[in-house]
Amino acid sequence: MRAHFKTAVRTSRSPLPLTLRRELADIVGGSNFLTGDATAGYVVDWTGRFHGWTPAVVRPGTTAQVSAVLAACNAAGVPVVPQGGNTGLVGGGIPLNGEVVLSLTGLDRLDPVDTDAMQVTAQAGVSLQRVADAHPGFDLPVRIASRHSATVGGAIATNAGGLRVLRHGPMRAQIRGLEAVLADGRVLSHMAGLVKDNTGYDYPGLLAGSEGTLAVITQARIRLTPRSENSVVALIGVSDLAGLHGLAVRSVREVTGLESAEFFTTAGLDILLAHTPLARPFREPAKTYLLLEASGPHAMEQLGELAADRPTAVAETASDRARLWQYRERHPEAAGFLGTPLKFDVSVPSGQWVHFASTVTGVVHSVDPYAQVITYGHIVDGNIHVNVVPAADADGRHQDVVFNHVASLGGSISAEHGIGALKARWISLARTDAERSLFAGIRAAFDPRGILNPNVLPR
Ligand code: 2HG
Ligand code: ZN
Repeated sequence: MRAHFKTAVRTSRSPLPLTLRRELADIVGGSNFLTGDATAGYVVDWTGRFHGWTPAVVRPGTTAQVSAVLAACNAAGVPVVPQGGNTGLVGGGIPLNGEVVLSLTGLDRLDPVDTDAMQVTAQAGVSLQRVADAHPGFDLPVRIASRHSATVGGAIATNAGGLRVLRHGPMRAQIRGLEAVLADGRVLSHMAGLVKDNTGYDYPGLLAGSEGTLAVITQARIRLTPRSENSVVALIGVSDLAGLHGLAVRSVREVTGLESAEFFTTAGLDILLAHTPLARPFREPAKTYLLLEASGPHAMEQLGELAADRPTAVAETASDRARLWQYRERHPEAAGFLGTPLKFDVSVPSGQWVHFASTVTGVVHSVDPYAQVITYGHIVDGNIHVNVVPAADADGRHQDVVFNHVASLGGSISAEHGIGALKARWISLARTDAERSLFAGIRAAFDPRGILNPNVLPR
């Protein structure tokens, strides 16, 4: 595991075989075949935690080019790391061992919205924000903080979740059609956009969350939702984690148009207040904060009843809503102000949430007493983000204790970001031997030579 981190020392950097190099440059054109310094932005992740290297970045502009690139690499037995907006947090899009990077950002066509079907066809490299902005009457059901850079292909490959899963489900639930290219270059296409279609295996659903190991997604037909009207955001200060969780659970039952229920604590907020222009949301101090967004005619009244006499900031206009959302959406940046964070995206059953959220800092401190720990996340789906800025070596000790704690409570070591390279060593805490051998069989069926994203999800 340590070899994946930025302390890694690489000794041999073999170039591509000359014939493959020429072939790839011919397929995508010289200006889309990058080597040397031009690859710098493709070999390190957003957090700075994962550094790799690559003999070449290829940037196809069509599905036919993706197919030709994969066929050539497969024939030569050269591994490939598909990459979208490079916003992943588990090292899943980084060429950790000198793989060719297949950047999909050149596939950037967005079709007009099909307003009758409430669907849109987008190529893999289109950002989620572009899809959300495609039509004034419709919205993309999935909303994640990195939506301005994160791409359709990457969001499907990692089954992105985010801020509205409680209402609309993750990216997998939005797929109405998919086109993808197998490792040997064959194109799979099922793009009719049918809502009901029971004609065999749901491979688009399987590719969602496959982390680029089964095929390379080139375009998708995506479900849209009518844009919410009269949304209200309430940021409520709550004195402790038990009270916070109780209020969040109540909000699901009592706020009929609930879109989001998110939390953060004073630990992350204080860092944001010190390092960004954000001002304290209200004067009264609170240990924890619940951010709720709801739409519909009763939103204001129901949120008001829920907040009761707790300190609360309420926003009704788009700009005020965006201002309140910043307190939550900027949390992924908070730990980065202190150092290079380790990102955790675990989930636990509802009944264990308060126990986990109250104990995880102590669990991290048991192996690294001076580590800084921030928690925040998507409270009612059980998903907690734990961001750790280690003081001790990031040699796996933090993952060991956090993941074992999660597993002992019946939780998952990845609710959102995937296994990637960061968690590959701990997959047995999440999946049985029988499951992992099924996974290996599926992977071999899709990619018999094992060229696709070899560093993620253990084989
Ligand atoms: C979020 O919910 C993202 O903001 C990122 O999943 C979480 O940076 C993180 O740990
Ligand atoms: Zn998240």
